[in-house]
Amino acid sequence: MSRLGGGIGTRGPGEKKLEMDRRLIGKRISVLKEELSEVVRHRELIRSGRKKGKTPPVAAIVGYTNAGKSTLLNYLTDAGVLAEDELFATLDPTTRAVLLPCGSEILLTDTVGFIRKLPHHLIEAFRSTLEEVVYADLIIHVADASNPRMDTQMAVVYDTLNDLGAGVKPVYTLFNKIDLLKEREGHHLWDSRAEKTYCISAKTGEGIEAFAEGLSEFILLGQILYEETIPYTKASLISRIRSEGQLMTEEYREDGIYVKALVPSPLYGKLLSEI
Ligand SMILES: Nc1nc2c(ncn2[C@@H]2O[C@H](COP(=O)(O)OP(=O)(O)OP(=O)(O)O)[C@@H](O)[C@H]2O)c(=O)[nH]1
Ligand SMILES: [Mg+2]
Repeated sequence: MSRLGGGIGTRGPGEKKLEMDRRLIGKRISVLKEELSEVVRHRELIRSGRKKGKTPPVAAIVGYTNAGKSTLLNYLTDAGVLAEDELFATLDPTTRAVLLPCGSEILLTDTVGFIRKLPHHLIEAFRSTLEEVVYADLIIHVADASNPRMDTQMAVVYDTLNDLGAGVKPVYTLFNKIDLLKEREGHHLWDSRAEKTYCISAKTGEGIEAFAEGLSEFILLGQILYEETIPYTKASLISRIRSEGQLMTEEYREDGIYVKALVPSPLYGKLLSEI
């Protein structure tokens, strides 16, 4: 791998492979850093849109790597997100709007796959990518039902969600790749930590319709997590939250009343526009 060099200023017989590799890796890192900052910018855009009450609820698609998250998003939206049989095909979360059977829209965000032992130097980069789940109203947990280690993988996903501080969010679990299971094999599949459980195939589309109905229900019945400090002048909103939603936390602070509640989407929209 050594290249010929000559003349003044070149390094002896040539550049060693190691040095070339170093340069290439350095370049790759700076490209990835740029992509990451693009992701952060995009996310801030969505968040500021939400503050103004302009964007629909957001569901983050999470799951162990290779579970079929990107395939699912593709199926639902033809988003053209990479669906590849390799680890970390998705480093860049992609958000798409999906029109549900009820006529409402939901934003679906693809995320990078979770794995058991994240290499130390990657943790920071992954963390900022995964922060998307912290801002989601609903977590869609895709599990690979054809994988013999599915239970362990699901536990890793829940541990990661807890680490990210997203452990309290409502979860819909999708047991994916049921096209690979023998008949009846899927019947025992159940996730007690999830609000709802569906068996699907992101490849054939089996079960997707029922899942889409479930999403509609989520929007209509309302389970949107609302977390905000409400100024004392708008304190009357608290009683509305209490009567129409589920008030989980209520703290009287200097700058207002901090609340954490699950609310139906019409009320959610009203809260966004008023606060
Ligand atoms: N048979 C079958 N294969 C599937 C299904 N869903 C996804 N796959 C395959 O599983 C592999 C991984 O799918 P992806 O959608 O890339 O998985 P991912 O969860 O996005 O993976 P990462 O982004 O790497 O975390 C691909 O080869 C898909 O074609 C399914 O329902 N049935
Ligand atoms: Mg993916």
